[in-house]
Amino acid sequence: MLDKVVIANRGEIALRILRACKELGIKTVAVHSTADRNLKHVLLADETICIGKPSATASYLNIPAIITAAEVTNAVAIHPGYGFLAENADFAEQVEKSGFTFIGPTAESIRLMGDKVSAIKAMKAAGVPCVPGSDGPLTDDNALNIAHAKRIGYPVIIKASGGGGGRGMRVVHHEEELIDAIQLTKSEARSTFNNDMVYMEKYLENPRHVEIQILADGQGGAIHLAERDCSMQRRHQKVVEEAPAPGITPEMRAKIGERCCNACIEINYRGAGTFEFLYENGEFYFIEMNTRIQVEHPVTEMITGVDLIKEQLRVAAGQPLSYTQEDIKVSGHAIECRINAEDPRSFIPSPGKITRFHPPGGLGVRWDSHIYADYSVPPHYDSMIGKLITWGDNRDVAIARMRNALNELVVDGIKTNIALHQDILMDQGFVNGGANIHYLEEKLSENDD
Ligand code: MV4
Repeated sequence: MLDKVVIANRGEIALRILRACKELGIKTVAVHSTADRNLKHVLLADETICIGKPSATASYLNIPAIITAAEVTNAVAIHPGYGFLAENADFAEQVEKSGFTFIGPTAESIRLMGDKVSAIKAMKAAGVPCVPGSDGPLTDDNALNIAHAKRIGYPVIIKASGGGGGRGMRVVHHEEELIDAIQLTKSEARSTFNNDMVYMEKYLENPRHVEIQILADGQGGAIHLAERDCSMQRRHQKVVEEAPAPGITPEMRAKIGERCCNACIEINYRGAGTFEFLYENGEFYFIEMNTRIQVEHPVTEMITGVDLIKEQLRVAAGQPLSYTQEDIKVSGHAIECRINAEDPRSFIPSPGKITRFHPPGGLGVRWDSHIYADYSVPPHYDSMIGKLITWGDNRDVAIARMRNALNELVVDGIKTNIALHQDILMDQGFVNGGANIHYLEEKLSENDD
């Protein structure tokens, strides 16, 4: 096993990684900014190194400082968590070139998936179902672009190859708007991503966001751990996630999961990963692959019993996966609410000191968070302060436990979105299951007037 790991992240995920390392007997190094000296995982780590000023650029994105921290502590590996440098291929490459293990896929895999045109090409070749589209970058041939759109059928969506996660996209409803939309998306992509490559897809109007979790060891072993439904989102920020996705049968799961596993083997993928699909009228359409551990990974852990972070550490150490596909059984249902320090009406971040704190508890309740009474939420980073996860034998039990847990959770001194979650958990559209990606925003706009 790995001897000592640098945790190159902060907040709840840094604590989550620290716990997995401790369980496996791995020593831990917490690297942190000057604003994060009192983070819970920093207080629990074997060693700590301050790597820079509060701004993410100066600290959690500071590649030389993080690699130097690994060098001076004699660590052997670096876990990037999510966000920050997790999907930065140059970082993965520099970590490996400096003689450390990057706990994640190869730089080559990160690069392949970071470029959406090459990702779709690879996945389509591997038999993963994709959205009907241009199957490659758009050129300056207007007639050809018009012909693509005609074949695909309007509405179409123009997406930046360097984008992803909702950045750099434009929906086109009529042929008259197409050429201008391509030019606009291209010029925005050039300035935002330094890459003006764009592609075209059929625009699916009312899909759900359903994603498949995979684990692969890079030695021919690849398993899927069912799917998550992440359709409850606002402005591309997920708010509530659940697993399994309502209405997905074991047969559908096995079929799409096998396609993803085959693709992992095809591209020689190693580590944890997520295949993002749009799901509409009973069909899966691949849109992107995430090459990191994701925020919502606990709902998958709760229904499968697999510790995804421990598997990441094992695979990074060169060990095969602890499970085969036959070992993976979906049991019950799990829901996650992302608890943010934000204004409930404007959604503007609300950092500050937590004056009173009571965590929820009980059977089937999991609270993944670094916060504590007297902790000050710094203003420099993401506003997520914790994840409340409940599990039950079925979806109704998971919902009932979540309602109780939200009522027990007390975070005073700062504004939070706990009330929004209480509202969602009572919403008939949510309770029914299977709402699409527009549902929450439509609900919120109704509440506005
Ligand atoms: C789409 C789409 C409809 N049709 N692609 C947004 C995030 C990025 N991962 C891809 N996104 C979308 N791609 C086609 N062909 C609708 C979205 C989309 C979306 C997707 C998942 C979750 C929330 C979303 C919210 C708005 C748009």
